[in-house]
Parts: sequence; structure tokens; C-alpha cells
Amino acid sequence: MGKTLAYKILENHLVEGTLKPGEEIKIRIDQTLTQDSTGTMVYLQLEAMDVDEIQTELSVAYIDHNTLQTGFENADDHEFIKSVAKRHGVLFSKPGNGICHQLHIENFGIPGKTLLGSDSHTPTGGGIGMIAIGAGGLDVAVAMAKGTYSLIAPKVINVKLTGKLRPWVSAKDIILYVLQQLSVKGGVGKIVEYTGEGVKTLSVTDRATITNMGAELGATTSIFESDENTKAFMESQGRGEDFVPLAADPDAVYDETLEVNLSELEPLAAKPHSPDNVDSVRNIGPIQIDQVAIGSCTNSSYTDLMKVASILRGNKVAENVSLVISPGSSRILSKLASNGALADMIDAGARIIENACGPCIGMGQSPKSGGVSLRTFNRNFKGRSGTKDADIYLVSPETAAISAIRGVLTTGFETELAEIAPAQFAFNDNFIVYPDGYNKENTPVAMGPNIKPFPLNKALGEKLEAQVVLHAGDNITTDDIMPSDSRILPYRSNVPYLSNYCFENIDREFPARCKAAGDGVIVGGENYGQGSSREHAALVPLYLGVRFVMAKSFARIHRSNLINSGIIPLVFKNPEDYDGLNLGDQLVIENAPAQIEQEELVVKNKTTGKEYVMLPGLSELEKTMILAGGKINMIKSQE
Ligand code: MIC
Ligand code: SF4
Repeated sequence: MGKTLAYKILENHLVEGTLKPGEEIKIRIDQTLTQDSTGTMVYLQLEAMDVDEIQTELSVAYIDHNTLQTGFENADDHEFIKSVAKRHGVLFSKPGNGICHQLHIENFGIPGKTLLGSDSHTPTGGGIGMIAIGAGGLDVAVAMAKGTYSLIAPKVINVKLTGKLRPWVSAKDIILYVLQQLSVKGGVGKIVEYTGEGVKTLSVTDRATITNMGAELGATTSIFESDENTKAFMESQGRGEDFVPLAADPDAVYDETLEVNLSELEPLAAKPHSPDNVDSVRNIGPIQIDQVAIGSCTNSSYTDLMKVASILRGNKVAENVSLVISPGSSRILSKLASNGALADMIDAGARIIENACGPCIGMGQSPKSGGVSLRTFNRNFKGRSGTKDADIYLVSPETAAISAIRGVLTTGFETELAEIAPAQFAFNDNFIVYPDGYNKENTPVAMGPNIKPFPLNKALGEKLEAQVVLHAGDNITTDDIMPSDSRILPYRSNVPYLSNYCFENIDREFPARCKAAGDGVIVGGENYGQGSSREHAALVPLYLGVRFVMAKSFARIHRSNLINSGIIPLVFKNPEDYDGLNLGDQLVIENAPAQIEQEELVVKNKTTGKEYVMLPGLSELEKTMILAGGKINMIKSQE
């Protein structure tokens, strides 16, 4: 029986376990990446583990999220990360170099290697043939310390691409189509592997757009083969020697298949407020727009921005539109500057902003009240832009650029679209700080006053008694749990401060209610904790006393973050029980340590007298973590 590419790479990296869907496996991690907004926690945790040298082949600390520096906090975080990186042999990418995922495929990604990143869009690396997985910060810290990562072996879905995209239809439309078909929870517990003759028509950066937004499917990761296009991309980045050809066996067997005929696709948009709320631009119609934002780790590659420049050249941005463009990396920005494309953008009336995450995470460029913003980004959750009542549509760079000129959502089908010639990039590592010559002895940790210790749980007691502090709906995102925008993001290393904003957009009383309750329970619907990998969405509830979460289902990374923090994720055996729970109900789990060992666990409602059968679904390792009160406590107890 032929093997999938994903399983070939996993098999090469298998350290423990049986490689079968649903089984817990431990794999070797070759590379890690962190970014600054999750990175401060990662490096605090790495320091707490008292590691001398990291065990990966390569680890990189990028600074790309908090680059506004509205106060000392961000700059202090950058210094802290730089100091810990130097102490442990981690490369440091200075602010201004660009967005971690774009930079990683340009500079370091190698087909067939494994990459673990403290950012949910780490699967961007699948565009270059890596098994690239997003995880909570602590998992990445442990991967650096021990060189391994444990996960449940996923199923593999095959997305088979046939045909060829028409001009004005691009990689973004492919992944929006897949999201429309599979939904934001369609990829949970799965790897998405793209095959078929259509793959050959896509460049590495097109593929990276698709694997990047595989995160929005909830997938463990997504992957493309490594072929001639991969070779061409790596050569264009001056790294031809790192190329390795890789593909699935021709008779590979997949758990599921979805066929997509690229020739039939048309420009699509994800409507407010979910990336899977997809419709065609034609059906949505020429709605009036206020802002267009082009960039983010999804769509800020050289080719994407050259397409944008060619559409803007000689045209004028509509008077009702503010167009902002943030290139993906310093290398791209430099190329656009030297070949004149930057001038085409500026002359058309575009605002060029720093090559960083920027508006994608609400760091500036919030739309006006009730505004409509078209973005080439990957998430359009309510409020994420920094404007609560704004409507965000996710579109391709082509759709964004032509719409910016015309002032309404539209496509450019009736006009010519120039082919973009590939470019050769000069090697430039002027933004990289290498750790050579630095170590724990000669480099102190640079601790700013805003950097506070992370909260630790306690070992699981016999009886867990807690009050329902929130009754939430389906698809609660980690942005809902722990919002992030320019007001709050500077405090990612200060959990006590962040706790004042927990669930801010859903229920302002949440922090106060938790404090009054002492110990709390969150009740959620389907796909609880989708979206960002931020472990703050577990650490802050932990700080506020949340002991367990009862939901209809959980998103992968958040579920792991809860367990890493010693918070028990429990799935309703009977989903209708969800309706019978109310705010303020007093719940109890008796014989908790014995019960979490079982397949089913009983939660008693002392307020109503009802009982709920819950499914802990914990692996052996996860049980140990819950018993110890989280991953750090478990590691300490094993020393
Ligand atoms: C995001 O896109 O939501 C982020 C900001 O990159 C997060 C990480 C974070 O919250 O710091 C992610 O995707 O993991
Ligand atoms: Fe940055 Fe946005 Fe990508 Fe997250 S999704 S890494 S905030 S660009």
C-alpha cells in the first residue's frame, strides 16, 4: 500500500508510538520558530526548564507581531527574547525583517524536515514540503529543550487539484473554496495533502498561501510535494543546495478525498465573521468598501505584491478607500523598491506600512466604525481588526487591488493581468543575530518590568468543585477568549494584566465573576478554542481559576494548551446536556484522579441535581499532565 507524503515524513521522524490515525506518537522536531507575542512565554518556559543547549537543528525567534512600540513594553520583550535566544543557541530575527512564516520559507525551510512553531500559521511551511505544525508556546519550548513533540497521529485528507486557474483567480480562492467545502472544523485531527496535476501550476508561495490557511480548517497541518517549482523557489532564494525532491507514492491511500477543478474556480471572499463563510465575489455583489489591506503571512509574497503593483500601476485608489500594503519580508520590500513596483503602489495612493503582522492582529489600521474592509489576510473574526462593528472580507491580492481602485468589491475579469516574472533574491542576513559566541554564562536574561512570571497549576486534587463562569456558543475563538489588539498585545508577558480583558468582547463581567467564584468552569459549544495558538487563552483562564472546560468539541491547539496548563477539557457525551447548564451552577467532579483515567467521567450539578457524562479522551501522557497540574509540573516531577 502506497504511502502519503505526510506519513513518509512522520515515519522518518518517529521516536515513539505506532504511526496510525488516533494513536499518540512522539516525533523528532528538526526546526522551531517562535514569534514575539507568544515568544515571551516560550522563552520564560525555556528558562524555567533550565536548559543549556537546544536540541533542534535550527530554532529561530522572530519579531513580527508587536512592532508598534507604543511604550517600553514591546521593546523590552524584544530585548528579553534576544537575550534568551543568545543564551540557548537560537537565531534572532530583528523587527523589520518581516513576518515569521514568509521569512521561514525564504530562509530556512527544508523539504522533508519537521517544524514546530508557536503560531497557528506555522503550516505555511507545508508549501515547501515540510511537516510544519502550530503549537502552544510550552510545546515549542519543550521541543527546543528535548527535540521532540507528542501528538495524536492525524488522518490524511487528499485534496486533488486538476486544471489550471484563470487569470484573476489565485491560490487564495483555492483555499477559500476548500474552507467553504470543509468548514472551520473540517480539518480537526487531519493533515491536508494536496496532489494532482494542478499542483504543478502553483508556485511555492501559492502553495504556502494554501497551507497557511489550512490553519483555518483546524487541520494539524497541510502539505504539498517538493518538486521542480520548489527547486526553482529555493534557488531564487540562493538556497538551491537545500532542495530535496519528495512526493507521495503514486498509489498512496488517503482517508478522504476532495477534488477541486482549478479551471472552474472563480474569485471568492470569506464574508464576516468567519473564514468559512465563503461566497463568490459575483454573488456578494459590488458592495461599497472603506479599506483594503494587503499583506499578512497569507498573501504578502513577492509575486502577490508584484501582481498588486501591476494592477495599481497608472491607476488611482478610489476616494472612499484607504489602501494599506505590508510586504511579507525585508527581501521582498527591498526588491519592490529596486524594481520600481513600490513607486507604482505609492503613486496610486497606497499607504506602505511596516513588513510585519500589523493590521492582521489589530496592530493599527483599524477600520472606521461600521466600516467594510477587504483584507488578503486569513482571519476575519469579529473585533479582530480592532473595530468591533467593522465587516471584514477575506479576498485574494488581485481582488483586493482591483477593488481598491474601483471602490467596491469586484473582480478584474474583463482586464488583462500581466504574468509576473520570477525574481532572484540576493542573500541578506543583516536582520539576523546569530547566537555564536554567546551562552548562559556571558549573556544575562534581559528582564523588563512588564515581564511577569507565568501562572502554574497545582496537582489534581480528589474533588474538583467549581462554578459555571461562562456559557459560550459554537466556534469560540482564542481571539474571543484572549483578545489581542494594539491596546492589549503589548502585555503578552503580563498574564495578571491580560486577565482584565479575558472574554472582553463576549462578556465583560467574566474576570470579575471568576474572581468571585474562586474556581470556575467554562461551558462551550462545538470547536471551542479555534484559531490562534496563543496559550494565553489557557494561561489567563488558569490565572482566573478555571479548572475545567466542558464543550461539544475542542480545537486541537487550544485543547493541548488547556492540558499543558492542567485545565481538563471535557467533551459532552450527550451534546444536549450543554443546554441544561446555567451560569452560576455549582459543579463537582468526585474522585477526579481516578475518573480522568476512565473513558467516561461524571460531573454532578449541585445546583440542579443533574449529572453529565463527559468524555475526557486523554492520552496516557495527557493524563500524567493533568494529574501533575500541567506540563511544567510534570517535567519538574520527572527530574
Ligand atoms: C494570529 O494570527 O492569531 C496570531 C496572532 O499570529 C496567533 C499567535 C498569537 O496570538 O500570538 C496565532 O495564529 O497563533
Ligand atoms: Fe501575523 Fe496575521 Fe500571520 Fe498571525 S495570521 S502570524 S498575526 S500575519
